[in-house]
Amino acid sequence: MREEELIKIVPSARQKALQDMEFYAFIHFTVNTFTDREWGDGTESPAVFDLKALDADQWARAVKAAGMRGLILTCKHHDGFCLWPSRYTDHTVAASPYKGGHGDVVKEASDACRRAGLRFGVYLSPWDRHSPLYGSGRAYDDYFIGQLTELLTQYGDICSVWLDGACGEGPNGKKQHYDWDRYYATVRALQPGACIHVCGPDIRWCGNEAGNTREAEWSVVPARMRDTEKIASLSQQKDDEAFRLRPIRAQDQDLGSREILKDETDLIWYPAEVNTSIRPGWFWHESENEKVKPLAQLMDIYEKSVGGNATFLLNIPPTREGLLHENDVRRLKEMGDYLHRCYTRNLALEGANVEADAALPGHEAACVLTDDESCWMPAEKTDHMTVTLRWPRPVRMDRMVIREQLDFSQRVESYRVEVWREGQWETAAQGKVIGHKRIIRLPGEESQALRLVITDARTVPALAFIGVYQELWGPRG
Ligand code: FUL
Repeated sequence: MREEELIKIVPSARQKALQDMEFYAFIHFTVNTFTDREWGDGTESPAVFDLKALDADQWARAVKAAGMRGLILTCKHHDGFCLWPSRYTDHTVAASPYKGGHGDVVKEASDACRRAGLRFGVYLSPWDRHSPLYGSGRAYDDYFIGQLTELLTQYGDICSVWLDGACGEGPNGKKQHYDWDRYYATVRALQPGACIHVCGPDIRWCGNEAGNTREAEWSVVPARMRDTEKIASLSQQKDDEAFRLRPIRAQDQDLGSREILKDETDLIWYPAEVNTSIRPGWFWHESENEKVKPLAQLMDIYEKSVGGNATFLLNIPPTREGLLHENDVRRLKEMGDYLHRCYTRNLALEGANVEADAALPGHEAACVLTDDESCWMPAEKTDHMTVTLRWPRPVRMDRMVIREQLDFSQRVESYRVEVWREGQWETAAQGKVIGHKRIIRLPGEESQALRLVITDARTVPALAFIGVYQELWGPRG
């Protein structure tokens, strides 16, 4: 497809809003928390959900402290147990001892999110091991739509509907042909601002659960990437640890360079989401309390996902006390502190002089200083479209953040960052994709100037923002 065609593919308002959330929480909670399993089989009695207390405000506080902007709750996992009192089944929290049958975990979580200023999303597993309707076709679809309707009408504004592709039925198990189009139409009608993730048209699963990221993650990809059968076939088929650790397959590394798209005729905006758990499992297990991922590993995933044109959905599982465990809470706080330390002091706003190649009218270089819709667009496409920042005296540069203005699509295909060292420009970093956000770790050296050279783009690039950051609290070490 030609460049002019490629750049016509742009995000919807709901996709933009979700991409702007950048970093948000996944909460896995159900009977599994009490049975010490990862996949329930649907035969669990609601009595095992022996929740004595729940403090969803504690979840929201911990999630906020990490710098996250939303939370997605497993309202129903594969075991079919509903965390809200659904009127379509008795396999719910209303049949559990919690609050004498008057509890509603979805309500408590969504209220806490609203109080904390977090967006709220729902995970509703299509695969349901409890419902006798599963596998019956239309009757199960009706059941699913009924539940979806409850979740989308009783709990306020919903940012996400997360439709998992996992199914462990195997070749001789029940086979349900989901009526996806009907599910999507229901979401669009009831919550037009909500994105449908994974088995859905808005947000693409990155293809692994290990927190592995692509070096070049594209948002404009072939429309067939949205094929739900394909997504399901790549999703989990049995409950195994190995699946949770599997990285992205080598042949899936490049999904959207111009070269890959050259013979494609049908393209979509389908940005990636990286999802992983803070622990080995998705649900809380006593035995994993000491296995919370190290801060460095989590920040590495953050910088490669949020800073690699994807969003980051990090799972933190509540305990049987209805709380996030103190080890997880501590780690979340450390993540938030890290983000604050690394991305608060923007040297570009401290007396930097900005210069760039001649711009299109209204798209001057100074636009990159403000993190808003305005953007720099060079008047002409070359193989060295450059923005230079200079300071009156040397400054220590630890990180750089670059963003494209996505209303103009994703255009940059390669760039390099150069630092002025002893009288000459030297390459400090290079890469392909910028997109929603690119984070670059710089060596933390002092210099008086830095420049971004865009060496290839789908017509002229549209750069929304450049930030150059110095860590707070003294030099790195
Ligand atoms: C998978 C599920 O099977 C896991 O239990 C978990 O919910 C993960 C996010 O998705 O497909």
